[in-house]
Amino acid sequence: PTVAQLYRTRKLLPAETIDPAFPPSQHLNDSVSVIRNDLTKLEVDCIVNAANKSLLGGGGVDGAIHRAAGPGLVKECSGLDGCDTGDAKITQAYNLPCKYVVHTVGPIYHSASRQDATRPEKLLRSCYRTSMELAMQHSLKTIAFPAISTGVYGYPSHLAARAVVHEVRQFLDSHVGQNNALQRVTFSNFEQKDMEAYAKAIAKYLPPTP
Ligand code: AR6
Repeated sequence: PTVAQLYRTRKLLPAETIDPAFPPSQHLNDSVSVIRNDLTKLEVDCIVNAANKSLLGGGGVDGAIHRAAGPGLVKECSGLDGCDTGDAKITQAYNLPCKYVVHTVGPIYHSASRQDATRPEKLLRSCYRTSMELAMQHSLKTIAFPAISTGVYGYPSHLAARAVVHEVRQFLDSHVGQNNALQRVTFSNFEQKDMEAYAKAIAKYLPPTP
């Protein structure tokens, strides 16, 4: 469903939760979707992998992507010389139904992050922004993200969703009308906590058109 559809079935949160700097936009409502689904099943131009710096596979969504893609993926990844936190690299998708996989490395949310969350937030925003830039450089139009860093890496879902939706809204706003702009960004969550976190963040930064 699109965000607009999501809100037709959901009672709106109080108006004061909407950030006045981010008024409703039908264009954006049609460009962003939140779904609860397995990322490896999506027939989008590219899915984004929440990888680790080695890019050689792991657990969680990374493991699911490598299992579904088959051995060609790790073979290609092994030639990429890893990836820094907040950065992204692109590969073919092998047996996956999407066309490409963007591999990004989210920040680990340490106990120190509770005192100063600016650094992990910058890195998390960078993961999403860099992945979207990479997709655009490859003329891709549709991209689907998991809730990066909110699993093994421990980033609190509500803080992650707020930073991510704000970053994506700014990114889409800054490319409106460009012919290489992304047509659809999908947040493909696995867990209820992330669905709730995204509903709140979207009400704030991507409010539905009245
Ligand atoms: N589709 C969509 N979301 C999924 C799927 C799936 N198939 N499987 C899990 N999730 P995590 P991280 C959700 O731990 O926190 C790996 O070992 C999951 O419920 O996969 O960035 C890497 O190699 C959670 O909400 O990624 C790294 O070492 C979200 O995806 C490390 O984990 C992210 O959880 C990265 O940790």
